[in-house]
Amino acid sequence: MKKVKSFLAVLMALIMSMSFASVAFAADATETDAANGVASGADVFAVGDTVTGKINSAEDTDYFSFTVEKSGLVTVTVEHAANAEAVGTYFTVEVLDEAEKAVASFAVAANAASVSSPAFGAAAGKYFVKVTKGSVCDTTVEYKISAAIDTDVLCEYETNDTREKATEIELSSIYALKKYSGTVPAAEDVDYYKFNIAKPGYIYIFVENDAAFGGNFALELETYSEGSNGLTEWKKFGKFEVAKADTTVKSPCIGVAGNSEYYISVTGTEGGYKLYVVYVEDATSEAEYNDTIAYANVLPKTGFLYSTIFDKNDVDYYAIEVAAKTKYTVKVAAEPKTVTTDGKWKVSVVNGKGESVASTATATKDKAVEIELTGLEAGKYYVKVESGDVLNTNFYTVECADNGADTSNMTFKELLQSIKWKTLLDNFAGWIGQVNFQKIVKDIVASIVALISSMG
Ligand SMILES: [Ca+2]
Ligand SMILES: [Ca+2]
Ligand SMILES: [Ca+2]
Ligand SMILES: [Ca+2]
Repeated sequence: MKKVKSFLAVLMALIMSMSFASVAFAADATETDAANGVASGADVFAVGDTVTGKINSAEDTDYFSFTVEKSGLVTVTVEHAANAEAVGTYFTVEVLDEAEKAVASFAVAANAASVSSPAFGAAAGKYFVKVTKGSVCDTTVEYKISAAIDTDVLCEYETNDTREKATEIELSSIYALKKYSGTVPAAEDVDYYKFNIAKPGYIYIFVENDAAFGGNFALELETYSEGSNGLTEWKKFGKFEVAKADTTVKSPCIGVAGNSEYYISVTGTEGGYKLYVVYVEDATSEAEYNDTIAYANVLPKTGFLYSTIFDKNDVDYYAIEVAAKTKYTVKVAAEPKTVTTDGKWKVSVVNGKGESVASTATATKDKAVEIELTGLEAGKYYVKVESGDVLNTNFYTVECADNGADTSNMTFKELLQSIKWKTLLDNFAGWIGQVNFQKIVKDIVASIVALISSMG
């Protein structure tokens, strides 16, 4: 019995010393410089621990690796003894995923004691930290690397460089913002996001530039759109940019179709950002993509649509159904609540071949456009709105009102038939007693005689 007990005690002591040793090793590791010049020889460290290294020559490259157990937002930090007098950077740091694709990158200034990467989304798996010299090579300066993870935030997940691998995002309401963190490393990166729209409405896209690692970003909008030509195609329909100096950029409003999928791609220079999409359900918005006749939105018979010219390349087509011998008025106006600066909206009405069927006009901030449609054969026509020489990305409204019988191409018989005799006679009866009835009858008879003799 005593023997067993003492054996267990020894075993316990051994286990204790081993676990202490492994903790001490992980928490205070030092690189194995001879082997860690390639990813396969990377020195391993755990999230929450640190590893120490040194750039031993201008050609030295040091690889380290850590494992993310559960996806989250990762920050890699490099610390060193800051040299207040020094200028330039001591270290260039890249974080790579298992396929050795860069997911974040940053440089460590010589006079900064601690520099962190922009936070980047990391799916579970292995990651590498690659350190090379900065603009200055000081072989005496040690650096210490650590990684931290926050598993309770929304972020992109690499690789999301194609539409097929887009990071799916939840829509925000103005009361609950769902902000997704993304990064663009120095190496080429495209970040695709996708979201579903169940019911028609409009969205705004917001981008917050990282306060420490702001970049220049370009965003492009894309959707899988169904046209009247029987084709369902990928369509790009808008672009906007975020400059390094910007803190938050809000896109112009975008009308979106129900039961559809939209995509945003982000490219740019090295930096971090947060992206969110605010959605509002609304049945009176245009629905992009509507840039060609085949993808025209249908204009409602009454009321109007709210729309925007998103950028100078945006074109908005609206289909209208013209009935035989009926007049219409197409109206396009800057929405006075949102349009307070200059802007021009070029408006035309075209047939199915894109040929103009009425005079083209330009609406401005202060002057709406009204185009009368008369003498058209029955069929489908299209109102086309595009930017004039001054782009304004605020709202315009577009409508097409039925203005009753079109008499421009009618025969005399058709003209007589089109008159609403009952209304005319009722009004006429009301006038009797107030006016010189005999004179009116005489004038009417004279007019009819003149009209008939003019017809030969
Ligand atoms: Ca990215
Ligand atoms: Ca990406
Ligand atoms: Ca538009
Ligand atoms: Ca459009």
